[in-house]
Amino acid sequence: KLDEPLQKSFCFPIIREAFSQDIDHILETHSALAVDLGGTNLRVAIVCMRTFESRIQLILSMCKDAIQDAVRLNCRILGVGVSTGGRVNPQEGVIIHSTQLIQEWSTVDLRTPLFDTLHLPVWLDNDGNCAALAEKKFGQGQGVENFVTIITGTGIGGGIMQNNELVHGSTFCAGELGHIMVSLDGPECMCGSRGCIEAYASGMALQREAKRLHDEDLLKVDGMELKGVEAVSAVHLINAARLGNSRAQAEYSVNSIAVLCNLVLTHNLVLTHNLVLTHNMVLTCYLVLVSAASTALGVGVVNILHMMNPSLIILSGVLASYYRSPIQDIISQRALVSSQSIMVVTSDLEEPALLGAASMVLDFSTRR
Ligand code: ADP
Ligand code: BMX
Ligand code: MG
Ligand code: CA
Ligand code: ZN
Repeated sequence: KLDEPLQKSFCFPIIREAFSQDIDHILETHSALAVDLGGTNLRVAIVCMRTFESRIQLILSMCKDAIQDAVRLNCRILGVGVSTGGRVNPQEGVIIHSTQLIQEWSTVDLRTPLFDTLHLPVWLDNDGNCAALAEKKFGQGQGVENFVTIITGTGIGGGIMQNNELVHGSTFCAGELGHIMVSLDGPECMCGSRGCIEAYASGMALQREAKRLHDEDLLKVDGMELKGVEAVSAVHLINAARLGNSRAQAEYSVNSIAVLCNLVLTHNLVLTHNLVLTHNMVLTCYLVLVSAASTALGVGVVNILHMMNPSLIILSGVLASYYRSPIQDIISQRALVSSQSIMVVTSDLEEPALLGAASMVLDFSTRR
């Protein structure tokens, strides 16, 4: 619009998030102002470099800053380890393909620009794979020959450790555990398919549900109030479900909970039929909603057990502690007897993907 001044907020959202305090830094992204004057419309636009190029610039500039810190801390940097979403060829240092979760992040050679700028050796792998490396070196995977890790963030990542080695597969697509499908239809996934466990149980999937309920004014109950400009998140939904859990048993039979939930989920019944939900009923709906996510994830884990037969499943990411026990329950209900003893644990590492990226560098002498 003509009367709207061009503002810094035109920058890519991903960049604005990373640099909420220091946005000027990002304005170095090579861009042009473009003007198109026509008989009807006058258009002004900022045309930026392709997002993958500016993303690489951002990685480079953050790495340069970190190197300065390392000098101050008297650290000698041996190399750069990169953990990223997407299918990665670690030998070539290339991201082969990404889902819509990271746009324009396919056929990207990340090693060359990092090496050329920082003059350090560069290792690269998928984030779930890195999380598995971290568990092996620093976490609950120490001394465990065969384990699988599942990391819940925006999406769901996975890493498979078999005979003490990461499994990459024939086209570097092994361990894409978020895309294990647990239904023939089911919600759409960022990968282009549907019914994937990521589409049910990832942070983004829960956020999608939380936002839908919030927009329909259903999410506004005790313990759920949003502070200031805070966005509705997966954690809000889980907190509501926890609250629902503590009150549910007293008021409803399992059957009536399911019926109630269907009413809300196939929604608009609330609005169109003037159905009045009590506070506890609303909370119970959240509980059922989050249970659907846990069940999908649990069924996915059962599939993993039947395919890989690992001796341990390690969950990490912000939702791990919530999902652990429901997954264990699904295993006992639905896995083959021989798999039922497999333990599901939550990671005690704070940033498994980041630590795994570091471990590729620290173990370099044996890995390259
Ligand atoms: P990424 O997916 O970029 O690797 P994270 O692993 O940090 O990022 O996970 C971010 C996702 O996890 C968000 O999409 C959000 O759904 C959820 N999340 C993480 N931390 C919180 C939090 N403190 N409150 C609410 N949601 C969170
Ligand atoms: C997606 C996929 C995986 C990744 C997972 C977790 C892309 C870009 N990402 O399923 O490779 O491991 O997300 O990613 O294809 P995160 O964003 O939750 O960390
Ligand atoms: Mg991540
Ligand atoms: Ca993986
Ligand atoms: Zn998928």
